[in-house]
Amino acid sequence: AHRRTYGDRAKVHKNPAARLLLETIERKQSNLAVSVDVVSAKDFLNIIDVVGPFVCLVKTHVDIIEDFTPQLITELQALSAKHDFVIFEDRKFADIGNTVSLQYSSGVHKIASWSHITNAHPVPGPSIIAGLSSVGLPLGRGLLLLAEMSTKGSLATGLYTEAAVEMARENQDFVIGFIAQRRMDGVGKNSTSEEDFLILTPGVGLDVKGDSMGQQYRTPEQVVLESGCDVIIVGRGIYGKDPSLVDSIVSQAKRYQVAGWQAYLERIKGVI
Ligand code: UP6
Repeated sequence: AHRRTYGDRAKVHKNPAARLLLETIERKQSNLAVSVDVVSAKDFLNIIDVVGPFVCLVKTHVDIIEDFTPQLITELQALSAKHDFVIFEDRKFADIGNTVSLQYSSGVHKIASWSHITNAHPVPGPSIIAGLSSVGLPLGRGLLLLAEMSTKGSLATGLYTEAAVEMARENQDFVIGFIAQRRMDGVGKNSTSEEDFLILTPGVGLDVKGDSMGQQYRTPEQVVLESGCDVIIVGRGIYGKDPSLVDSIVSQAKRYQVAGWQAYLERIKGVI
């Protein structure tokens, strides 16, 4: 799938959340997702309103927001409509099917009711997909499996990654792709040419190689052109340490949007 355009892939994808993301990428000419990892509702909404025009997707960690209220979700949805972006709660579910179905549908956050896409660690095996799918599939949601991680020393490699991909292949109505560092075509034994998994990739930065806690960054060119990933996820590279510096957030968002799109155009041209 890595030489096909986002628009062509959108036309044939069977999952509504995957279609929405592919169509949004094509419409906005942006394969940039911003990860809004701040703890105040005000900063959260301000950053999203500022980066909204430049991104296809906003990735959230709602459990870090200190003054979370259901109203925040209403405002997030209003910004999603205003700026035309998809919502991805980066919940990283990792428990038994029954527990994750409750964590996904209930509690304070009620993730399934507002997040188009969420993700899960494959570590419990296929039952985690069954649990999440029982809630999300009827709502038209999509799931990403964490097949790899960006961190130094990650255990999600080799046979673990392969097993994650095979689990996804068995559940293509709900599993729309992976959090990974590279395209997964051909990984595992049961790869087919019909499958189309979206690859969303965190650990992207243009100015630094990592942080002090094991994060590792690669450039949009390495991620999209050389490794065939579909969406770059950028957090601190865009809003840095000060979420109130609007001009700098705008210029960083534009810079990553252009870099990601340029790398994609090169990729579909078939240079590499
Ligand atoms: N994330 C990673 N690496 C992974 C999976 N998820 O960094 O393998 C998430 C983090 C954070 C974001 O939870 O929200 O992506 C990266 O943020 P950063 O760009 O500020 O490092």
